[in-house]
Amino acid sequence: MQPTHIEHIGIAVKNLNESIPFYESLLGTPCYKIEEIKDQKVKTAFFLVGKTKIELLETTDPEGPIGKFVEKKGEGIHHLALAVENSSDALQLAERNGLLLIDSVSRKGADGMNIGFLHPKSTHGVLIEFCSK
Ligand code: CMX
Repeated sequence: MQPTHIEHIGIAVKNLNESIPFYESLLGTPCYKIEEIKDQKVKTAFFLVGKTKIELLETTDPEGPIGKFVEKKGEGIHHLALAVENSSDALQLAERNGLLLIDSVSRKGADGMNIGFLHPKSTHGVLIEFCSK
């Protein structure tokens, strides 16, 4: 289950309205979508850079994953998302290879993707997400 490319890089921010103009200017491209993902307690904003997206994440709840991350570590890179053919299959293969999963099957995530996470404890400290269409 080899990833085809880096689907997106997730960046935790305190405030989307303040961060979007900065990234639009840095990347030279407009934010193409703002979307709230209620079960993840986040609002997201997307930019396309080549084939890879940048996803800004603002928490909607201090107890959500982004709320806790920003409280503990401040703004910054939160996760790396790899594009795979089938994210549930990729999760199962990762588990068979001894990795610790956050999600055992994929679920609906932002930008219409099926997503699932590996735990950073088993991936050298990086939160890894599998994404498939
Ligand atoms: N990258 C690397 N390590 C991380 C991390 C991250 N993004 N977030 C937390 N950790 C580490 C912490 O530093 C901590 O390590 P230590 O025990 O060494 O201190 C450990 O993981 C536990 O962290 P915590 O603050 O106690 O947080 P939780 O255990 O409650 O949750 C995690 C951590 C990763 C399991 C949780 O954030 C999660 O389930 N994430 C997946 C879902 C998610 O991130 N959703 C938001 C994005 C949604 C989207 O992309 O649309």
